[in-house]
Amino acid sequence: MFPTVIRRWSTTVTKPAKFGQPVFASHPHLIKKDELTPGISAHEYEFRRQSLMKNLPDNSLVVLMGGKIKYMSNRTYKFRQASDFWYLTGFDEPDAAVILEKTSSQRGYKMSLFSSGSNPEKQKWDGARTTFEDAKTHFAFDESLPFHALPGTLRSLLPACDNIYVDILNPSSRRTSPRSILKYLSPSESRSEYDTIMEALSSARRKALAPVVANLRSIKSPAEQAVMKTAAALLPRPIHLSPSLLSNVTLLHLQTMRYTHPNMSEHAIASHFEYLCAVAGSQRPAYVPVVASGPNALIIHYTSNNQIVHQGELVLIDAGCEFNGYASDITRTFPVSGTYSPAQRDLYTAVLNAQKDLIKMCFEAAGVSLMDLHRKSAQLLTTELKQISIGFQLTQSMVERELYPHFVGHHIGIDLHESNHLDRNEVLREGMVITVEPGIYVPPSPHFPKEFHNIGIRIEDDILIGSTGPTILSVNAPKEIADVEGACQGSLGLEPF
Ligand SMILES: [Mn+2]
Repeated sequence: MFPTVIRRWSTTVTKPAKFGQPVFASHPHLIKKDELTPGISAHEYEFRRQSLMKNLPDNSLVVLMGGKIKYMSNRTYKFRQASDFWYLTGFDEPDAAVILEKTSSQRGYKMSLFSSGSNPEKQKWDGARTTFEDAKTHFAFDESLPFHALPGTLRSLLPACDNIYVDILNPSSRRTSPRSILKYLSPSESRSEYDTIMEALSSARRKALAPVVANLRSIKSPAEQAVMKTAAALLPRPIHLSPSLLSNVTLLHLQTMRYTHPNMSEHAIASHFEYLCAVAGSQRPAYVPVVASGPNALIIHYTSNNQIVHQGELVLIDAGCEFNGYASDITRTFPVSGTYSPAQRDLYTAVLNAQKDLIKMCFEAAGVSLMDLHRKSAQLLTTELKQISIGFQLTQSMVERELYPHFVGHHIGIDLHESNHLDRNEVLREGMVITVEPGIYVPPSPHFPKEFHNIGIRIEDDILIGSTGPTILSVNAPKEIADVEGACQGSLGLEPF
């Protein structure tokens, strides 16, 4: 079932790797020569930083904190870099910080990295970390210093800056607190060093960095669009896989529909999808999948995924992957038995029609915002429901109150829910990527016909906003009734994989 690797890289690759992340020399199957991270060139990272620094006033300083390792059962959990840090540097090691100083040089800034550097003893246990010297040449840092040099550097630079852009979010409270940066600093710093840093960070000169970076991140470059297309289509680069396997993994949601049968656990379905994604080259799931059978679909963020799916029920699967740093977020609702019941079919058709009409509005020239789309979604769902037997008496406010409790969609990119700093009232622009995910969830209330009780349906696609039309990135996942039923029944010619 697993393909043998087709191209022979082994004669030229460096193994074990010498960097703390994939580079061309060690991972030519993942990364091209001019790329810093898969699909994104070093040139593009430079462009991102220059775009950021150009927008900041003179005498500005940016402090970027990288992600920290998390632990579970006293072992390190698979590391994921902090999103903005990754977006601006491509440097994928934990316990790192970067200072960007705006200058009048041609580049427009000076960039210093603070990282753990290479340690031969630690390397025996954890593998390579990028050396200070390699960090400079490979990632274009002007300075590369040990992490413990960060407080001293901050102390010497901060007092003279007019603007300090930094995010010091306290994750537990989701509130910004200068004190939360202390956890990044070595406990050996002197009191006066702390005080100088704290004073600067507590002053009005401190500005939030996240909203500035969010603006840059909201418009996806052609390279980002290509990576996101792959993340949503779940189509890996062909170099991993033989052509026959490749044709099987382009449609992982379809494969998961085919795999599902009555009396199976929701857990098996979730695992199957995650397995398919991992084999296809995804680094991690983009979020804990929702695999909700029958009435469980009424719980919007159902992630227990531990009940048995029964004949006659629908399965709502909300699952996506993270691929080369970008997320996909896709929801499908399919019949376990392979055929929708009349009530399921009516409700599904209502949601599908609304979703398709909403997607048609996703382009810049349409001049709509996410908020406009949401209002339109409630209106469209109401119109659709009034045409089937659930909805003779329905009003839009009843739909919003009782049947459709969530928002129509969100920006997506490096983060599943891309930046909270983007305004839902802002008109959608070319290059943005959003989800469109209307849904209907019918509670077992006497004022709804019984045949609709406990049916929950959501259909979600990832949409690239174009200038005059939308591109559906997740187009491979079936959603027309004939296609979904065909996928479930295996009549599309696919065997369970
Ligand atoms: Mn979503």
